[in-house]
Amino acid sequence: AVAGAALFEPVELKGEHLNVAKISDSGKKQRKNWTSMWTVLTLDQLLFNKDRQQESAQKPGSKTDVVQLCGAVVEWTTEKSSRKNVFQITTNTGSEYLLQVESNSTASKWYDAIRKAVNSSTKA
Ligand code: I3S
Repeated sequence: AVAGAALFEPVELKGEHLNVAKISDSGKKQRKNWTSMWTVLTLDQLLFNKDRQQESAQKPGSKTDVVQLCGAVVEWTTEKSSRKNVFQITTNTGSEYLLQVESNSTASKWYDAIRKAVNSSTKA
């Protein structure tokens, strides 16, 4: 890999506001709080930021939440929310995120792309 690649990883899917609720932080339960987040998928990370300007920023102090997808588990859930099109990402460090969007096809597109990223980054 090229030095500094982590800062400039290829973007696989970008430019969409998804509703995100972090319900567990490293195994510690969090109060569910749905927030609309600008979401970017790289080869092996999911980036959340309230502000689309910072979509690729991972500098210290940036408000980007970086979710490492290596070893994560992604599954649809109908139990953790009354909303439709909800899927859950559980990271290998035990953090849990719910992702949701009104459009079925948009939700499926993100679900498929994230699962692909999980599979390829976990095998790598
Ligand atoms: O799993 P919960 O606690 O029923 O999730 C709901 C809460 O997060 C609620 O916030 P308050 O606890 O402040 O009332 C949200 O407004 C709801 O949207 C959450 O339920 P859904 O089914 O939308 O995920």
